[in-house]
Amino acid sequence: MAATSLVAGSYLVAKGAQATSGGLEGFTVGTKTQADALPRVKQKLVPPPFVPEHDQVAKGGPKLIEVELTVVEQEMEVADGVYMQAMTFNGSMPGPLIICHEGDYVELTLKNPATNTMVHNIDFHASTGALGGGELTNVAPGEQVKLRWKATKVGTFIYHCALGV
Ligand SMILES: [Cu+2]
Repeated sequence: MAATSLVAGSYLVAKGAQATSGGLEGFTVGTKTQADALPRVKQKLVPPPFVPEHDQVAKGGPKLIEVELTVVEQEMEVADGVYMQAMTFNGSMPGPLIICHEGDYVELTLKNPATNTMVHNIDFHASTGALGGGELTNVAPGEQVKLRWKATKVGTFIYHCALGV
């Protein structure tokens, strides 16, 4: 995944609730931003080692990249005959790669199905502030949450569930 940071003008909505104030000085929380005017591109995520369809070199200006991750609590075989209870994103371990270009926004819908037993969230190391989204995305079984952030840093970064840190 290339990217990011919660920057001035980023748009954050936790659990469908829209904040009208708060956040760090210079940051806008819960208000419409220039990101709403960007062309939307749905990125269909695929399990590694595959990568989602993308342009190697950015074409045109910044875009808003829509992605969806579903937390799947499941038993996985990690070596022959060795099983562990895993918390996966979209059922793979590691989770799918999300690709964007510098200046794009990533808009994630994080789903925690009612069949799960635990609260989950997501921490994007490509993002800064609020634990990379960790503090904003706690989501209980049966709920979903949306997080939008701007990709301001170039590189390859991990993301992970960061509950209780
Ligand atoms: Cu989790």
